Amino acid sequence: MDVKSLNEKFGINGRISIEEGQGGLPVVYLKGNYSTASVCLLGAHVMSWCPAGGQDVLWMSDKSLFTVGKAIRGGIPVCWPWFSKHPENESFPMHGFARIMMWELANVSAEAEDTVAVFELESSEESMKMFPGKFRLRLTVRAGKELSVQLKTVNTGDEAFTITQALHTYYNVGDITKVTIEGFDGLCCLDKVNNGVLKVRHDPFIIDCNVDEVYGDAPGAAVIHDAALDRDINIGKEGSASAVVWNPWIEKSISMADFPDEGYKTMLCVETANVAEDKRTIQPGMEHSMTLKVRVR
Ligand code: TA6
Repeated sequence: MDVKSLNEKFGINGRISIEEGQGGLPVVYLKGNYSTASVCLLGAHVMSWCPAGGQDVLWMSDKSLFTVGKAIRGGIPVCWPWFSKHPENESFPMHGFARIMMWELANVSAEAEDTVAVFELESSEESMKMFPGKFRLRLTVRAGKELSVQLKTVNTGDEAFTITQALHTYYNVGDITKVTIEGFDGLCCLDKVNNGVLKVRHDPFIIDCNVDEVYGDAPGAAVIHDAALDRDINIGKEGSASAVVWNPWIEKSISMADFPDEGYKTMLCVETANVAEDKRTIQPGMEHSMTLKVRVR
């Protein structure tokens, strides 16, 4: 559906509009009294969430591609139905295919506090080449006093399937060297920078090098204390008992063409996940939802 038709069907004056964004991709803009948000139909990719009078909570690369089949860099990539490399076939896309496919805008609503958009992706001939399961994904974005992003997986087939997934959220920080992360003290993680060795994280959790840590048992909330912007980003969740923390630091930033060389200074990924031992098996006709809830204080 083209942008004009999308606006005719889903536009709500002053609250919801659809515009052509970079790469000619449709972007849904959500406006409300408490915040604004934008979501690209490529990957149902939340690109921004900005509390009224504040700074964007999500980081976006100004070198990102906007091309079907390629991931947008920044915001909230939807990593599904596998996280990281495909376990058997490394030729399949990193972090699955949901983030590099075009989703449908299925529904919108403008409530008193929240402005809501619902996006859907169904299994297809293309997806079945990489993942045998029949599915319907539904991403519900609620922009209000908080940002809520719910990723629901429905098994529409007659065979159970197992997924790993993540809302791979890039948070915008004022100065990474003045950030501390709360919520991981005493938790065990796989340290992917050091050949996946197991280690225990201890506070204070600061970022002063390339960090890529998978926490297979991290059911709790997290907080990013951003001293430079004088704000705390509270990261709540439901349906997720694992997490990933990533900052590429200097060398990896330089090595990524879609990532500014100094981008590591103002971003931090704290990812809401079902990864490692927290993988989820969904029976035929059943569903699983994972929800991210972000507030700024
Ligand atoms: O979540 C951390 C991670 O798995 C890192 O290893 C790094 O690969 C990052 O995701 C970004 O992956 P991408 O495919 O988006 O470049």
